[in-house]
Amino acid sequence: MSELILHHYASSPFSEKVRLVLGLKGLAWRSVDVPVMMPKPDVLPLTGGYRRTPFLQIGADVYCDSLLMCRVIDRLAPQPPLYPASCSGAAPVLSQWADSALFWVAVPLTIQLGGPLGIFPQQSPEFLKAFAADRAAMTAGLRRPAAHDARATLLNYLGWLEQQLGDGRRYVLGADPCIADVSIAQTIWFMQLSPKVAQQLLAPYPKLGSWYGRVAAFGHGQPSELSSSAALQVSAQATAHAPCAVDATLGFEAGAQVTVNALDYGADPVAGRLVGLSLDEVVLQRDDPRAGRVHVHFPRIGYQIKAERKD
Ligand SMILES: N[C@@H](CCC(=O)N[C@@H](CS)C(=O)NCC(=O)O)C(=O)O
Repeated sequence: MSELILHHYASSPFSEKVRLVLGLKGLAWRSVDVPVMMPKPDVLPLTGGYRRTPFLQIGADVYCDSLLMCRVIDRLAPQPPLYPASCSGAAPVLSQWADSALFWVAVPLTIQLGGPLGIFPQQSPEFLKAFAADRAAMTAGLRRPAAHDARATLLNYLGWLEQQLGDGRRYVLGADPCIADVSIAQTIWFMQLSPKVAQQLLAPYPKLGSWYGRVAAFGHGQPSELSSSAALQVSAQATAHAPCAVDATLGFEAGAQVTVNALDYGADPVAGRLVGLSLDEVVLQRDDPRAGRVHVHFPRIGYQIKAERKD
């Protein structure tokens, strides 16, 4: 198997989700540190315009979105399974709730209550201002709850989780860990970066706290650093891509020029030639002067495909 190259940054919750998966599987991986905001000059040649973090590179295949990345890692390293048969339907459903509803009430509230300096302690006021502007642009159009509404919702959610763990189970859906554990853990991890938030909002939920300790103990596997320019070279020098095919019953023809973009936020379109389409993923082929011929993969859930206009 070619090396797994994770493009991420330390304070990114969705990156933490994937780092925990790599830890659960005990994998060695290469770690590329990406900028926390635009511009991202060594990211866009690989992704074709997708700016969100993290993404996974294997040779000249680039996998966007943690939903797809986790499935790919699970396919390559099936043990222990992220989607165990014992909770196969519930696990992705709970994971999706955690990646969206739970994340979007807890993370902005944590930044508000803990203060951005709780998350980026070393940063200057200029950095914090630029960061706020970058995130406002990326999430324009998203309706955000006020702090008191977010807090009320979050306390309900944390109560549900505490209740779910009430029978003494080790993981949220039973005796074995699954994708829902790491999706929930990314948000709890982010909240506990701020001691004030941990004290105010997490402390009343002891079962959740013990569960989080078990998930955090997965660790991060064995990362070793790689520069972003070396990652670009890995892509440029790759000689093959992961096999993929277009299922013509799904509405698009193989070879069509299309764009793909996220439906929620950070929706910058990526343009390319359609080389893969299934119920799970959509794959675009793109040529870049620095990254070479790249196959950019997106999950089908949460992304929109559009035929490129020919005018
Ligand atoms: N659905 C995406 C969401 C990723 C996401 O929102 N990532 C945040 C960081 S945790 C992000 O992209 N922030 C802006 C950036 O890094 O430029 C996934 O599962 O990977």
